Amino acid sequence: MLLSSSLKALAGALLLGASVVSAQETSEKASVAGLFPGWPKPGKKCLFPRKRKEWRKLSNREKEEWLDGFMCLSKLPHTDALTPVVRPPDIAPVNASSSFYDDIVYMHMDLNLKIHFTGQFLPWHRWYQQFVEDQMRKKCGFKGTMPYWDWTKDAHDIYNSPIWESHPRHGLGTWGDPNKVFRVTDGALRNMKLSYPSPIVGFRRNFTIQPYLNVLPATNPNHTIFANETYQAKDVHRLVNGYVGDFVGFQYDFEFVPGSHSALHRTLGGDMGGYCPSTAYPGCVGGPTFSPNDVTFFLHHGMVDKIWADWQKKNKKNKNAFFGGSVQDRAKFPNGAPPNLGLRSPMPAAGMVPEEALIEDVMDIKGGYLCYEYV
Ligand SMILES: [Cu+2]
Repeated sequence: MLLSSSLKALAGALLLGASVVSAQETSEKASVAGLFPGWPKPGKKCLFPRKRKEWRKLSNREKEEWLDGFMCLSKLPHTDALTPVVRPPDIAPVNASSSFYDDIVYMHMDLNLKIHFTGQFLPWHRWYQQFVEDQMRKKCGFKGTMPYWDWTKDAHDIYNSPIWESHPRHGLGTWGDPNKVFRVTDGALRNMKLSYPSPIVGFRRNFTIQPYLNVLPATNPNHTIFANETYQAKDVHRLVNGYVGDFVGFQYDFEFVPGSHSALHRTLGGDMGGYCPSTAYPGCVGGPTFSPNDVTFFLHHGMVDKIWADWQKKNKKNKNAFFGGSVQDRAKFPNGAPPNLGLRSPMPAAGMVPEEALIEDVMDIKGGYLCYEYV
């Protein structure tokens, strides 16, 4: 049984308190000025949305430019603006000789408990993708936008997906070398220096199709499931067409373990799966922290974001549906325990922006501070 009935009942109960406001009200309230320089300001129309394409629809040149953007960020120095706010005791401390890209990874590490299994999950990851694109544009002359990976096309055989290209300039890289802690030694990012959980050259990727054997309790029959059972076309269909007005149910279906979001992370193993390399510091704890080390993170979250945007578009009751708590309590609250978040709640950024964006600023991908569409 994938969804426990008590959690389902709880999700239903939480829905009764769901906050739904009109689009007009939302755009009037959008308020954080100058957050994304050069981006449409509140009140301005998004006339020319950037087109976010599926990875395979990108030209080799476009793939190369996007991968170059990450390489560029990884060569820029660490910024003192990074100010950890959660400071979980089980992550590595900030490494002063790390890179700007490591800072971006560190935000996700530090904020882990605030942005997963809380109401922040979908809006924060939408914001994070835009933030990274903006950094690539501002600091690295990137002219494109974020692509996404439609994993339903490969769900039957992720290992042999054509997206794993070894090409030194436009390749995402293939699978990691088991003799080198599963570091990916081909593709455009084979020499990318990373600092977390400990300094290493090259991110890690390790095909893991039964990732829950040691994660879910052995007493749970789900622990033998094949990860690709939950990110098929049928799953996306259920998500996009179901849960009318039910943000909590929608998020829970997406984020619960072993649902599609986590199952895809775990299938890629290594950094995306949140596994510590054997070379990390003693006591390294994995989990959804340093997963952006593998930039496939942004392709995956592009797909997650697209599915949310498609759901929002599907029914006017979905458009501005939002409800969630701010504190992780996975046993009792599928998307966070009180104090509850609202559309006016800020999204934490660990000091990396002058002013934090609000959840309402990212509710519409063609409004407020966002201006893109999935094609
Ligand atoms: Cu995340």
